[in-house]
Amino acid sequence: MTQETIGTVVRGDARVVHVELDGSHESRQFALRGKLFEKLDDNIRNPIAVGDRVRVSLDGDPPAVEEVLPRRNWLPRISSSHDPRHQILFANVDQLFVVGSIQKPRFSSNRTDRILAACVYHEIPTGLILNKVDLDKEGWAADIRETYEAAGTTVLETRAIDGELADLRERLAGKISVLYGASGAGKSTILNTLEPGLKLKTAKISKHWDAGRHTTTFSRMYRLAALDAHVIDTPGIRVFRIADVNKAELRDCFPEFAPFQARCRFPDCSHDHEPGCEVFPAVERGELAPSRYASYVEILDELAPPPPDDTPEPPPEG
Ligand SMILES: Nc1nc2c(ncn2[C@@H]2O[C@H](COP(=O)(O)OP(=O)(O)O)[C@@H](O)[C@H]2O)c(=O)[nH]1
Ligand SMILES: [Mg+2]
Ligand SMILES: [Zn+2]
Repeated sequence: MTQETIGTVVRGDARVVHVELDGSHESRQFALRGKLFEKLDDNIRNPIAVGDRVRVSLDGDPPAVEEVLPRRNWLPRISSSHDPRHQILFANVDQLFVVGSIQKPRFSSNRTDRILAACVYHEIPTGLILNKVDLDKEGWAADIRETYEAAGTTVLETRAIDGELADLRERLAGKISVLYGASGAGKSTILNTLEPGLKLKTAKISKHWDAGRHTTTFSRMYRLAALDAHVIDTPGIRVFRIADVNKAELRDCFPEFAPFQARCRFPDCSHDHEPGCEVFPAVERGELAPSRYASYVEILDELAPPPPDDTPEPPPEG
């Protein structure tokens, strides 16, 4: 009889995953059975993601993951401009926080809007951690807060370097959360503040934030014992290309558009300069943030059209 048990993937490399077994806080390494790759959709690059619940055999040679249990949610992205397959960044989470610094590196609305839109589509609740508010000489935090609160996202202003994390602890307690943000935004500093025992490396301030500094490409889950929480730290992804969403679905991933788009002349208006559009004029009047609209049209341009409508014609009357 093989001995099997269930656990959670806390770290994945190419062919080996680290799994925290249920009922223990110890993580062990497991190989991936070939069958996990055989069953994989051609469109998906990785059979297993951090956060996955898996069934493992302990006494195999080597011990291995036998099965990935059904996911309650997950977040895919297009792997890269050279590889259209989906990379699943994480699975089975309660919420995602975008970590954006005000300066060093400067806050990117485009980066933020891409991940938020994907989370809306995948029904993952979000928050925005606006870090390094000590560097906010221009007073940008208030505007950013207004923009993202209008988009339905909670905003926390933090100075992780001084241990000031607003009410992040309460929000993380008892949950599985993701920290997502540019390299250098302060994710590791935040985790070290929450759990000093982690002793994660933090980067020195560098002029080359956006020059493609090499960062690890794997996500990793940490346990915050004091909060009974788990947090997934994601690598600094430079461009998050949205997977799964088509052109017609994107508009609903920008929740603050809803009251305006309800009045567009065409019910399927894409807000890309159609006559009778109510969204674009709202941007011009300053009622919607121009940065959000700019992100929307940029992403729209990258997405596939919706599948052709194949609903059968209604039968002729009479
Ligand atoms: N001024 C300032 N610097 C910070 C703050 N939080 C983190 N840093 C610094 O930003 C740099 C990058 O932080 P790190 O945690 O490594 O970012 P990560 O790449 O997102 O994990 C480090 O030098 C930190 O000391 C903050 O609140 N204010
Ligand atoms: Mg880091
Ligand atoms: Zn419109």
